Amino acid sequence: MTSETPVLNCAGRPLDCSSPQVMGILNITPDSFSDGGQLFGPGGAQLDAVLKRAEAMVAAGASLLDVGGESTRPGAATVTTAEEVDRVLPVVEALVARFPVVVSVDTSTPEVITGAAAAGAGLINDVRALLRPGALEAVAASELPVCLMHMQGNPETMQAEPAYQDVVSEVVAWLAERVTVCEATGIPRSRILLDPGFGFGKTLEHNLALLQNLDRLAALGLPVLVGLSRKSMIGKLLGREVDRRLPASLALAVLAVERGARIVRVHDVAETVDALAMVQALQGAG
Ligand code: 7PM
Repeated sequence: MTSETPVLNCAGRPLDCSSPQVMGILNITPDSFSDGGQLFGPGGAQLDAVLKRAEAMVAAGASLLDVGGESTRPGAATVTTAEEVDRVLPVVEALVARFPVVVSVDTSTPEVITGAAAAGAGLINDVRALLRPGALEAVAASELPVCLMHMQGNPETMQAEPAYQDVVSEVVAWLAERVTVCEATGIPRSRILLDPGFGFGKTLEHNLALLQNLDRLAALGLPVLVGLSRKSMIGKLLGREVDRRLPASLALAVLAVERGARIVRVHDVAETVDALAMVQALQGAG
């Protein structure tokens, strides 16, 4: 399914969604489940470590880097707005200055959205789909593209008892409604990406149905972004810990792109770039 706007303008940096793009995850939270902790020392954020990881991701072919300072992990400590601003904005500024890629900011906080835009960020990635008061207006004023992600419930409670009549139809309809709200607030469709939110208020069966039918989300005509890397659905299917989920993550990335995903958000950029090159090679073959 082709998206209406194949090239997004991310603060002057073009993002071509006509072929699959890889977004590298740069966690700067002290408690994120798979690689946090390593980036934080006793003195706080270790900018050098973040920049080294970013450099490797860019060299491996990432066209976006996603920076997040508020963990969405269930039960994670709540971060104050001031803490999130202090954590995220210096990293955004440093990344924008050093690397010619789109710097994405994983945030739901209006002050962070506005600050990130001023610091040169090219995309807002909001797991709450701009539901926080002031977030819609902050994105509208920023003129940045935004990724709207579906979540049932909130990070504290979402995995308690996820329930749907028809998960695929409900997620697609919910995101379509958020697009309508965005358009009414001055965010045109040409600036919107959509994400079904794997693992966010979904059972294993819900996640599998969403992936199998991802083409129905792509049919809305907007670029689809997916986050499947190292997620617990792999743990549930294979019984593997997070550091043993790479082969399955690569398979899921390929399956998602085959079903219309245009951006894959991953921890392992080099491996994912290679896997997606195989999809691209086949798409050009008779
Ligand atoms: C704990 C639980 C730590 C969950 C990290 C996570 C997505 C995202 C995340 C996604 C978009 C993770 C998640 N997931 N943004 N942010 N889509 N757009 O596994 O699936 O990385 S955080």
